[in-house]
Amino acid sequence: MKKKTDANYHPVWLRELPSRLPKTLKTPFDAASFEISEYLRLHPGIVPVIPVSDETLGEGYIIEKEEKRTVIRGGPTGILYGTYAYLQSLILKETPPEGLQEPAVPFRMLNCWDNMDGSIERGYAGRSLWFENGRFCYDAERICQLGRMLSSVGINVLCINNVNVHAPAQSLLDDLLLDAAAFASILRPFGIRLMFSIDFSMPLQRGLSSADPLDQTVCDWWKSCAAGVWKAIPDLAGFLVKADSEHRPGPNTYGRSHADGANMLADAVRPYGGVLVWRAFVYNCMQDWRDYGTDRPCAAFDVYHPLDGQFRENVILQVKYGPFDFQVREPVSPLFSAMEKTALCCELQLTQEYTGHQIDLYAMPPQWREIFDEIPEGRLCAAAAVSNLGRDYNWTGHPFAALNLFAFGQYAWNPGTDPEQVIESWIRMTYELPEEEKEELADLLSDSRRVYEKYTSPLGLCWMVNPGGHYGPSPYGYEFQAWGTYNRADRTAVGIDRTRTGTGFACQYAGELEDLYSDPETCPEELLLFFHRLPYTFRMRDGRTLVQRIYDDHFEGYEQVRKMQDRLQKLSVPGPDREEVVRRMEMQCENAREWCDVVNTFFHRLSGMPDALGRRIYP
Ligand code: GCW
Repeated sequence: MKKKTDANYHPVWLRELPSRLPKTLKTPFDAASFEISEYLRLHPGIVPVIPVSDETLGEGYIIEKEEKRTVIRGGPTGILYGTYAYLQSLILKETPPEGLQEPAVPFRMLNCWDNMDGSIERGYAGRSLWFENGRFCYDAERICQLGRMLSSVGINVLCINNVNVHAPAQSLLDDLLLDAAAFASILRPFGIRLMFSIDFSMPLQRGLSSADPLDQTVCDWWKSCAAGVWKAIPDLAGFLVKADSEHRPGPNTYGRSHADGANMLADAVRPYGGVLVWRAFVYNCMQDWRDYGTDRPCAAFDVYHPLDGQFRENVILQVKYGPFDFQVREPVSPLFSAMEKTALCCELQLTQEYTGHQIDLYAMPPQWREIFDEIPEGRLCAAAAVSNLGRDYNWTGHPFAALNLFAFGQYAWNPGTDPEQVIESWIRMTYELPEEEKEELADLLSDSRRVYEKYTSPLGLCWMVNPGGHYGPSPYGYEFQAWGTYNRADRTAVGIDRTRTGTGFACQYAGELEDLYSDPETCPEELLLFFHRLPYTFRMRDGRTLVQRIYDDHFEGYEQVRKMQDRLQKLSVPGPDREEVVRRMEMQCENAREWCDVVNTFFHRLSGMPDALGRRIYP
């Protein structure tokens, strides 16, 4: 284990700011003033910077360059965003953004799947930064640094507990509330508001005989619960709910709809300006694999589309970006286009559950740009990401995984962010490297998702991971299980027909998009096996057979990882980061080799078709 020092806690991409923060900060204006004065102290000769508070600007800011000074004008939190934007422009030696800057969406949320025993569901960067042994347990200085790090990229809501609410996390709403309030006060100067994941059945655990959302005693219970919670934490952002999903309790138990459930809770939190974030991650997780009529990607649309227009104004429906579950390649969920009368949030996953556990290199910006480009402009009111943070010295396990957190903030602020640019900015803010090494690293990161995609499940097929842990290959691992995640590979063909003639999932997209996806000749090739069941002899657009394309991608993917390893070794990334990067790269090589051989062998054994280039496939 690395020795823990204050310097290690320092936000990775703010290396030019001082490592200590005073305990006296109360408001974002205080924080902004401190950051500016310290930066000026450490960098004498820079033109003076004056923060000016302007209530009317809210989260927005304007940076005005005058002859002998720079004025940062901003609202109550905008002042801090403007300050960080200005400091980042100084570090990057770029001109600061011009004119009024405002975030695209008001809620930019980090969802932490932290359990109160200190473990983190799908966490790959160490234990929880704030829970241990069933209670709050944290280093206040580090939480302060966390606030600074999140605020520097515009994140403004931190949901601190797992959406799978395990005891005693329910007590955040009562017995542990004052501790939560103390925790909230550390983050307040950074403009970050807390959110809690709640358990829909909590009234039952507190002595009521029901949790039925249409039962008046249940409504009253939640109202009085919310009153107590907001009394202790007046700026709490709201509650987040996973209901009727993967064995979580929910309104379906009482024959009620998700709108009934969400609205009841929304009414309870509304007097305090709270929002009720309801996750749209529902499907039958007890499916019989023999059942060909049920198709998991259809589920969220089937449940929520009929409810469009029925949710209260302070309900936000949080939709995972794809209809499955954070796979390397999925079409963007059809709910984003179809739910026109509901406030929507797009949920991303920074923690690399299906994308390499923060061992394999996987820079997300290129994927996010694709996703946001598919969502109609102005449709979202929130962006959420499952956190990749933990107690590791570098916060994110793989030092380069911090890029994804940094970039999430930028995308939530502006979904039109250029992926190359955000990668480059992160590198330049984080490491002092020779110019050509910065370019080399940017190149490696930019390509990393494409490479990962090549050596794992082919062409949008998804789910060939080892069940449970989700690292490494197992083509039939989920094939006979209850989770609705099948590839149905046999001797002649692979995939599921999701067009009108099949499960009908493609029909959830409007006209042109349905047509595009439904024809194998026009369907984007990287999604071909998401939408279609095709014979191994199917001709790809470049004339190769489908199976040959699978073989080629896998051999190439592995080869590219080996090249990445050579290239990474030559970089002069400093200190312990270098050891971590090199060590994880070795593991990624092993993983890529395993994926390549297992997937190729799987399809070779089934199809009996040889590799045109005669490479080694295990017979
Ligand atoms: O991908 C699945 C994960 C679960 C997770 C669930 C969800 C928090 O395997 O660990 O539970 O998604 O998003 O609710």
